[in-house]
Amino acid sequence: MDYFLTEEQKKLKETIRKFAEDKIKPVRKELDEKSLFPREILTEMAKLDLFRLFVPEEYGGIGLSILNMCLAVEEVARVDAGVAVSYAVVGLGAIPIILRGNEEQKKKYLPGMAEGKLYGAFALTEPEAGSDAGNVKTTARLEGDYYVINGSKKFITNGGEADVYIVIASTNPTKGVRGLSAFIVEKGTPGFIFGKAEDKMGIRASVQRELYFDDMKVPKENLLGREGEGFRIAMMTLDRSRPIIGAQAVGIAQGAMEEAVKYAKTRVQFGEPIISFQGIQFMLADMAIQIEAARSLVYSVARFADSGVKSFSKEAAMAKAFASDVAMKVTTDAVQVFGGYGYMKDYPVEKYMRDAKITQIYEGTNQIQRLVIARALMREY
Ligand code: COS
Repeated sequence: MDYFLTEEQKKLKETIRKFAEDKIKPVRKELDEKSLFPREILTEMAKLDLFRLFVPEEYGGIGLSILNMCLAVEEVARVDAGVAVSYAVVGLGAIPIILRGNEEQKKKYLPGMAEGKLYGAFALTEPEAGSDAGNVKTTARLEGDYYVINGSKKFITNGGEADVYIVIASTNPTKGVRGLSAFIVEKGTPGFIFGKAEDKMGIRASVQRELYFDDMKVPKENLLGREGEGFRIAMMTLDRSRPIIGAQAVGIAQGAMEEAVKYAKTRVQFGEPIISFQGIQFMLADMAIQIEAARSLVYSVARFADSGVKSFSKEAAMAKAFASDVAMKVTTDAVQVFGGYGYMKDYPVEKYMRDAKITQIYEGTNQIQRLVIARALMREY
């Protein structure tokens, strides 16, 4: 199906698919085994102008399009979901600046991000603020021309590798979520310390670190929007990134299904390729149905988000939850099609299954997505 994509969008998908096959596939096993940040690959992606996909034209991009981001992330994730998230999170760092940055902030950071020279990261999560994202304990105290930030962040993707961090901190702890504010923090700021890289089950070609802020002084011009707007900025950012994670999940599922079909055509048992057995055929057909349904939903929601509509939190949550559940089911079944070989690291499907799991957890667990959806239903009907 072509999903009513424009010629440019089809071309974009093809270009990235070829790039991922040629440049990522040969190294993905090594990136996974050694858990390496894919800097060289991202540099190559920047040469293909892929970092311009999430930056408006006036700042050196080709216009923020959630759909284009989805297409790019899906194609990268079809080969390696870790590389896909490293790339996507640069966009996640840019989105708050695009949404609420002033002209100076946009001019300072977005052109470098569009060129792929400045990497972004988004620092909301803390040890005590996971699903309960409003429970941020990091504080920011205004002192003269600076905010002095103290606290820590957890599981921050691109942590240590990124140059620009959007940090959510409380400027008024008595106000709870309404006291949170968003700051642009540059790597190298005195008092900004990185913890060790996490050792993870999947998406190992990406890096997550703790961030520590020890009396870190940030110029007051680095406040995004107004004091107290931080939670809203964070939620608006997540509304935009959740369909993109949905696309990552679609890519993972697609990659796993393709491997399963190819394997089923060559694996002979009882004197026949196992694809001739209805039990296997039905599993493969179910994978294909679920993937098309997930892709259709993700693209529709991305288009809806790009249409300029005011609120699409419910739809973004649906795309993320549905596609990631599909990815988990499809990759688990792909391992099943491979049988015992699927459980071994010699074949790529166990990695798809490990990579899929995080898509049900990050960018808001699927339980939180359902909560967002249910709250919207309560308001609507
Ligand atoms: N867009 C704009 N504003 C939003 C919003 C959205 N999508 N969602 C909430 N808000 C606003 C609300 O309107 C409310 O503002 P007022 O106080 O002015 O009315 C404020 O934010 C608080 O909203 P709410 O009461 O819904 O907050 P909760 O503490 O109940 O939290 C959930 C809401 C659970 C949905 C939120 O904490 C969440 O998404 N958690 C998951 C976090 C996550 O995804 N983490 C992933 C890691 S970060 S990459």
